[in-house]
Amino acid sequence: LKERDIDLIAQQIKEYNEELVRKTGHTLSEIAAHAIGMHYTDVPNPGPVAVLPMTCGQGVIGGFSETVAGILSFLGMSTFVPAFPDVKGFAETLERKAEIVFMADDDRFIAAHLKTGYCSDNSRATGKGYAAALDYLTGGLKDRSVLILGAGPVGRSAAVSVLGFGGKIAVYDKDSKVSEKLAQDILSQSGQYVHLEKDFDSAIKSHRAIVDACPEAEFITRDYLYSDTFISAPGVPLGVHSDALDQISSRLIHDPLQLGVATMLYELL
Ligand code: 2YJ
Repeated sequence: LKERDIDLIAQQIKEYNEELVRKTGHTLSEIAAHAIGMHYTDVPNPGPVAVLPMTCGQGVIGGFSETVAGILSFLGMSTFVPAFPDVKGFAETLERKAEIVFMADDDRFIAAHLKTGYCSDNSRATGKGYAAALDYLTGGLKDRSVLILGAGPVGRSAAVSVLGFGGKIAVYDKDSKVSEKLAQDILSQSGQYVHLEKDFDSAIKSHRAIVDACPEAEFITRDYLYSDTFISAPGVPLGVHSDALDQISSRLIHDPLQLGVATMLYELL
């Protein structure tokens, strides 16, 4: 990792943090703390945090560990990337007395607390983080109907969180079986009713608060958006069409990594 890269990452995170404050009135730390139902000033400061590169599957992604480490440093953590990946890097993680280790392969991105044994999953944390961001962005989700687009792990977690903020849930997924399963699970776990949307057009037109947890690009076009539509979009690539960005940008939250990583960290503290 070159100093120039660290500078660039840190600088982008600072700007992103300022963007979050402009839009939601809250910092990245405050949103992550809100996601786990804490006040950020109550969050304890742990020992060193390691971000361990993993070579399995598609292999190490250039800059991935360094970017995650950059986000964690911005959040005030003392952070390091071991010199080697995999088992050798894990040995270094333990030798340097890391308290928390972040690591990802092609299927899972987790953070583990090495003392408590607690494990945080990126999809779950991302859903929570974006629900918290939407709560701040809209001025409060209480009694609002929130449309969840995509009933995968991120959408699912966002749905549970939105209910926790007092909102109501409507869900749309291309695969209606997946959204039905989500509705059944939430009903049996919390007794809360989830509205199943069968038609994308009418679903999006009847909502002003949306979580886009789909991995699909540019399907939310200008004509679906109102001057009071708010979108929290963990989905990569972004579902909002590029033509609609100027119209929605001040009411849109979207990033590739920051909110999810911040919420993962806060879940473990
Ligand atoms: O250590 C590395 O550089 C790589 N093994 C990182 C791999 C990062 N993995 C991903 O980006 C996967 N798409 C993670 C899926 C997590 C689901 N939320």
